[in-house]
Amino acid sequence: MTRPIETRHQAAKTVFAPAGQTHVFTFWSELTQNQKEQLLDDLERIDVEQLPHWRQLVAGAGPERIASDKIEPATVISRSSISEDIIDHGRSILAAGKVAALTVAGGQGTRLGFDGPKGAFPISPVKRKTLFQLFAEAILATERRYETRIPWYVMTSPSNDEQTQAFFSERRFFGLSPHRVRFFQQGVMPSFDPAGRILLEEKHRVALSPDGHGGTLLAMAKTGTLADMTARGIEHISYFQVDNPLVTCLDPLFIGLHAQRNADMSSKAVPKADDLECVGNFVVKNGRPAIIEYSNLLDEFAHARNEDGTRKFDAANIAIHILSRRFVERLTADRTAFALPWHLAKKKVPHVDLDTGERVDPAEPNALKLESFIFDALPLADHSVLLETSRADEFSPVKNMTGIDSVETSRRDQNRRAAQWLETAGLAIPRDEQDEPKGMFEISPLAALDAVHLKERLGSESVRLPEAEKDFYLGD
Ligand code: UD2
Repeated sequence: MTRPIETRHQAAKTVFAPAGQTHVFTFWSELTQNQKEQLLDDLERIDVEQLPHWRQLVAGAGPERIASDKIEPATVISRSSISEDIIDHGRSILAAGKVAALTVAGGQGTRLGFDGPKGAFPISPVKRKTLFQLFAEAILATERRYETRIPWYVMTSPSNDEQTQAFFSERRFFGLSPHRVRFFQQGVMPSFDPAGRILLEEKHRVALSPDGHGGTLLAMAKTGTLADMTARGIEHISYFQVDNPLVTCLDPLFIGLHAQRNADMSSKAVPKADDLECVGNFVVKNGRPAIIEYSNLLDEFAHARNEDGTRKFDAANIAIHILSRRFVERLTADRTAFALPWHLAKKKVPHVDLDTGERVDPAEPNALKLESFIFDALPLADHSVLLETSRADEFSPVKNMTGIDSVETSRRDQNRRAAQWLETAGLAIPRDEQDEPKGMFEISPLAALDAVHLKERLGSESVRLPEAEKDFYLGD
C-alpha cells in the first residue's frame, strides 16, 4: 500500500526545501494525480542526504586537474611472464564455480545514435551478432570448457532495464540458463544547473541519469546481487563493459594471477595508442594504484617520456577488471557511509524553464552531471595487479558510429583477430596489399575461445576457406 500522495508531498518538501530545491514543486498545482506520483517517485530516488555535498561540488565546478599529487607510472605485468601453474590455478577456480561475469550496460548509447540498449547493437562482422550475444556465447563456451556454472550479472539503468530484460528473454538467453543471468539496476542522479538547482526534465519529471559505472558497487549491495553471489559461492567478479566485443569475458590467466596475489581489484592494461588517447591512465598516486581519466591528466604527464624516449605513462585503462566479492562487501558494508568520488561533466540537458513552463532544448552544455567511476575503487584496494594485454586480442570498443572506437573499427578489429586465429591454426588467409584479410571472418566463441583453442579444434577438421572476398563463419 503506497502512502497517500499528500503525505509523500509533505515529506518531500521537508527534505528538499532545506536543500534549496523547493523549485521542484513549481508546477505541483497543475499536475494530475498520476503526474504528482511520477514526480514524487523521481524525487524519492534521490539520495537527499548527499544534496548539500553535490550542490557544493556543482557550485565549485572547476576542472579536476591532478596537479599537486605525486604520480608515478604503474607497473604492468606481461602475460608471457605468467607461469602455467598460475593459469591452471585460474582454470581450477573457474571449474570450481567461483567466478561470475559482470557487465556494465547501464550507460546511454547516445554517442552511437542507436535506439535501444547498447548491448543489443549488431556488431559482429559476418553474422551481425549483438554485443550481448557475443558475451553470452563466450560465457556458455567457458561453462562447457570448464564443465562449470558461471552466473552473469548485467547492470542496467532504469531507462534501459525493461528493454534489456525483454531482449534476453525474447532470445531465450542465447542458450544460457535463465536463472544464471541476473539483471540489476544502478542508481540515478539528478542533473543540476550551474547554481546547483535540480533540473526538471518535464513539469512532473526530474532530469535523472545513471550515476556512473561506479554505481555498480552500491547497486550490487542494494539489489541483493552481492548476497546472490555469496549464495552461489562466487569469490571473484570478472567485470567488463558492454561496448567491447573483443574482451576475454573469463580469462583463467587473469583470474589465476589475481587470486594468487590475493588481490582485491585487478585490471588489464594496453599500451596507449597516443599521448592523448581518450582512456584512463594507470598510475601510482601518492603510493596507491589509481587511474587518471584522460580528461583529468595534465598534458605534462600525458607527453612525459622516459630517458629511452618511450612514453612514461603508457598503461591505458580498458575497463577490464576483476573484483573480489569480499572487497565489494567490505566497501559497501556501511551503505550510507560509502561513496566513490563524484566526477563532474558539463552536458546539454533538456529541461523546463521555471518561469515560462516551456521546455528548453539547449544548444550548448547548460547543466552539470555527477557520476562515479568504478576505477576509483582501485586506491581502496589493499592488493591489486595490473596485467598487460594486447589491443588486437582484447580491446576494440564501439562508442561512435564512425571514426575512433566506432562500429567500423570494431568490426575491422574483430575480423583481423579471427583471421589471425585461423592463421595460428595453420590456415592460409588471403590478404591484400595493406595486409588486410580479403573477405570477412568470424569465429563464434562457441567454436573457440582463443587461438590455441581454435588450433585444438581445427587440428582434426579440414576447414574450407572461402574464395577471396567471401564471408567465412565458424559456429558451434
Ligand atoms: C571508459 C573509461 C576509459 C576507458 C574506456 C575504454 C570511464 C570514465 N572512462 O570511457 O578510461 O577505459 O571506457 O573503453 O569509465 N556505464 C554504465 N552506467 C553508467 C555509465 C557507464 O553502465 O552510468 C557503462 C556503459 O554502458 C559503457 C561503459 O560503462 O559500457 C563506459 O561508459 P562511458 O561510455 O561513460 O566511458 P567511456 O567510454 O567514456
